[in-house]
Amino acid sequence: MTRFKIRKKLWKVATVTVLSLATFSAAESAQAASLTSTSPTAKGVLPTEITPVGGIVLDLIGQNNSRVTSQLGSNKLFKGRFNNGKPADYEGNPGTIGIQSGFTSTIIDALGGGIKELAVRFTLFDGDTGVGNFDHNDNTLLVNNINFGNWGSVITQNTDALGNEAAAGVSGGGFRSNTLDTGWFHVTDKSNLDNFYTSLVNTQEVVYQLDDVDPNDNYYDFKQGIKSSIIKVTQAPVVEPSNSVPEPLTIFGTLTAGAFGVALRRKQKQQQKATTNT
Ligand SMILES: [Ca+2]
Ligand SMILES: [Ca+2]
Ligand SMILES: [Ca+2]
Ligand SMILES: [Ca+2]
Repeated sequence: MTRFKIRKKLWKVATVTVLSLATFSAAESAQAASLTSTSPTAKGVLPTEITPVGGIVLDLIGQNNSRVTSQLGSNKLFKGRFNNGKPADYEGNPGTIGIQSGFTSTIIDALGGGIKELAVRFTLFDGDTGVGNFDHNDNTLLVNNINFGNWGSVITQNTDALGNEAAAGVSGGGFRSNTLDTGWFHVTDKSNLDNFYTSLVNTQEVVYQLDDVDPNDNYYDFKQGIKSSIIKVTQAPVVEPSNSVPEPLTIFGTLTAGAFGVALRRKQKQQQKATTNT
């Protein structure tokens, strides 16, 4: 076999292997990437500490591309109508859904002086903001008193109590009547992000509120439908290490490609030796 033929053959094997690894990797990530556990921010898939559904998840991407995530447990959130519910001091319009504390100056400093992009995830049974529901386009999310968007525009996923996809599938917008839905508010508007960052610096907390055009008609229970084993899961704001470790498959792919390179060089050397000997 000529040197050229050997090289060609080895490259063919290497290419096929790398391609099949890439395909396998893509299939794997598509399977794991459900709407609830993948944030719409550039950082995507949530840290494993965060439950697939439940509570309020905040995903912040700093100006320096660092990531800060937090989860406020379902058991800490409002239940009832906003003129008659618990905790009573959360009542009103806007009504308070929950308050995330723990944004220390160390955490805020990790964002590099500002926020580039953020997302907030809610899970709610019977939100009544789906298309045709009585509060469709009537409810607004306020975070630290800043408008983060319309509940009726959020694309949501129906799941079971642990976050497995369920029969009602994905909504065309809104948290539907008699349905356990989870969805993301995605904020990219610069002035909203700047105002939110300033509020975070000033208050060190995040106040999630709901403003209703026609208040007190909607009953909310942010615990309903969530499995008891995950209802209390709370995570204070944490900074994700910026030098994140590559995925095992990427390492494997690199090693495999490296091994082929070594094999190719060895084969070439042997070939050279053989040529010299004869
Ligand atoms: Ca209404
Ligand atoms: Ca309803
Ligand atoms: Ca209403
Ligand atoms: Ca309701």
